[in-house]
Amino acid sequence: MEKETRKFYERLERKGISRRKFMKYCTALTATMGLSAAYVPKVAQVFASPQQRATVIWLHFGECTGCSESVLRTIYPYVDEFVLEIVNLAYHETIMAAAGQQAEEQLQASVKKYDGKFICVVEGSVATKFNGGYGRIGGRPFLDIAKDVCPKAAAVIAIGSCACFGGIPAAKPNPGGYKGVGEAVGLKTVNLAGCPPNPNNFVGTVMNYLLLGKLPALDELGRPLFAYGKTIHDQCPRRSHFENDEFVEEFGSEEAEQGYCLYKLGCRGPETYNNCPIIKFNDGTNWPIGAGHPCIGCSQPNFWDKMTPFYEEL
Ligand code: FSX
Ligand code: SF4
Ligand code: F3S
Repeated sequence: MEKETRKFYERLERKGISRRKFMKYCTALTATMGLSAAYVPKVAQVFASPQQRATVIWLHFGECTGCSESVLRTIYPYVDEFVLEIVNLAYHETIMAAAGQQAEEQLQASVKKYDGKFICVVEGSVATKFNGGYGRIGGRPFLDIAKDVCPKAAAVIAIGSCACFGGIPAAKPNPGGYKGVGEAVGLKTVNLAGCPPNPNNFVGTVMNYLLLGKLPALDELGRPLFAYGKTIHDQCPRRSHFENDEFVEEFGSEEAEQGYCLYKLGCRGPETYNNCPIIKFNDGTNWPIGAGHPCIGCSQPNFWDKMTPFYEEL
């Protein structure tokens, strides 16, 4: 075993992650990416000794930082460890040490150093009206920063429904003219929708880039097909209850306890594309419908306007 690979496994062991657990994770990730099991050792190898780590400049605009939390603060620490194994985070306001003027300088320096080569991850939507009256960082309007940085990236990944489609900041009446970053800047982005998105879909997208040298295939809304190719409804474990007309009509009822279908409580699963039922959240612990709550359609464009009122039948 190569020295670097051996060191990687030693590092994992020190953090309490067994080799078995790591391989289990790689197997699940490979399946999530839609690749055959033959790729599992290759995926493991990219984590263990990446030929190149993807340099990431991570921008924050109008959002709640739930997306960063989802990626970097999972209660099971090893997913964030893996993210940092394959990603060289050159700039990320939430977790970097620099602040104020120093942070601004770091952004400029990173963009210059990695010009044309970095992946720009954008979290949050961009205020487009009133010359930054609804969103500035260090005195600069969100829109100026986005227009300056995004076109210099090799690829732009919009993480979370705010960055993809505007999300909550763009909900009616949207006085600041918030938009998803692709629309605001006028470029094509990879859209990892969800509020928050699933961290494994982010890792899968970066892994695809490092392993196969390209971004994953996308749907017409810019979402990777491996993750957003099917509706929640088509993958839902409660589907047989839907087909049998077995519905929950009230939270806390006997039907709810039986795990019946949540359609009548407003479930948006039939029109929402995501892989939550398969990969779930928090190390596969659970997901909204698994916990007895209808899907609110968080990975669809303008879900805050289109999917509300959430608890009314479609
Ligand atoms: Fe938006 Fe992300 Fe929802 Fe929050 O930052 S997609 S509000 S989970 O956190 O942007
Ligand atoms: Fe479909 Fe929602 Fe019912 Fe699941 S709970 S079967 S997604 S309507
Ligand atoms: Fe969002 Fe529905 Fe999944 S609300 S997290 S797309 S189950």
